[in-house]
Amino acid sequence: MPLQEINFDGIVGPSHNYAGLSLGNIASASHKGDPSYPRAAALQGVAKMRGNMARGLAQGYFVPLPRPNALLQGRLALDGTEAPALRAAPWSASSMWTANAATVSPAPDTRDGKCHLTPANLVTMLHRAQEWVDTARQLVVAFADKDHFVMHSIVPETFGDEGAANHMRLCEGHGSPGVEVFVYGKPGGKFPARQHEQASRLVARSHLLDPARCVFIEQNPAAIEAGAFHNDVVSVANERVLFTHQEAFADQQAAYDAIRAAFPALEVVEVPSSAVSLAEAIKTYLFNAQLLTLPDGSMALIVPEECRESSAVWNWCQSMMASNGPIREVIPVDVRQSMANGGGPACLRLRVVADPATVDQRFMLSEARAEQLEKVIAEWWPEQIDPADIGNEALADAVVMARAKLLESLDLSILG
Ligand code: SUG
Repeated sequence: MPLQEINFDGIVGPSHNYAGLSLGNIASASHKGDPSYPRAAALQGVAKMRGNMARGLAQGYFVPLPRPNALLQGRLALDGTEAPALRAAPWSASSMWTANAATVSPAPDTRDGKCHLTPANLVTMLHRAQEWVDTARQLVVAFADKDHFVMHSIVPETFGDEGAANHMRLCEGHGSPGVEVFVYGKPGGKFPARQHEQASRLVARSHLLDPARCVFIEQNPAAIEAGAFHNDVVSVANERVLFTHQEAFADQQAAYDAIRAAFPALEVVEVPSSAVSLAEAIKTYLFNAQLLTLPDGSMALIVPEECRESSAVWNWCQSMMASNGPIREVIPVDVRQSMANGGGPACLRLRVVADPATVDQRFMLSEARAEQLEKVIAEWWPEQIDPADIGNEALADAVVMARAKLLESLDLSILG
């Protein structure tokens, strides 16, 4: 079986809620205190996976992490007098955004011919910094085949690392050698720059990448300031194509030149600010899209429904499809529950180029598995969580039980 791109989506956990925990993430801040709908959220996620599977693409998933996180609750010395944000952190379902689970360098890019993974330390945000321990446990099970995968420890926590959300790969085909592009932010602005340059450089070294096939680019500070807390909010790459907003990088032309020097076949599809402003791009998450190569070799862009509701964005998509560019189709999907916390279609998946046969099959989606997921979610996921419910013991029991039922049905109770 040749190497393929496999998208591993995070199943939305039963504690999904809106606590406004992410400074610099406009959707998270503006939905703070809203009721959330974990069951609907998780079903929206499964529907997105089903859509991509029906398109003939390899689809996997990761299970939600244990919540509420008792270890973090203990470390925070919660006694009821704390700020609500502290109480909410151990409840966060943020591991659904698996683009932040790890950075992945596929086998054709590495000196030892294996696929390297580094779990992201996510140190900038308390509620996300708790993820890596359990994420790493899960990755070790999913990619246990040591002939094909190498698992690294996290980057030392002095350096913020947010994983694949700040990493792009350009290549002729997924199974050919790629050029890996690492995008970092410089601190000092109004919002945190979550991806540090030293973290990116460290990951590139430990993944045994050829320095001539690595590019390091600074994110535009104005984009971070406008709410692009990860680079994947303003650009996405697939094979030869870089689909990007005109204001994504600190020096846009220098970024294209540097990528082209390492990868001459680069095709840039740039959306000018005059057509879609940075603010509109961030509001609709046009770039937080899955840019996919379909089995017939054409490319489709899976965007959030919110893109169709913006006349500027939708007009631009129509004109792009009418032009003779590489992206032939734009397909909206409903992931509104995730979107309200700043997570679009691209945030919800981790791309791993591998032979699916080398992955633990308990993490691979099939028709039957999708039905199984829907059944467990429909039966056990809470329908609604109000902010005042966070900390409630009966809800905690329900969330723990829901996850246990899922693990049991997937034969993954080992992660319990
Ligand atoms: O880290 N939101 C996530 C969204 C992550 C999106 N991922 C990518 N762009 N790849 C974040 O800011 C909000 C949680 C809350 O407020 O309850 C949150 O964590």
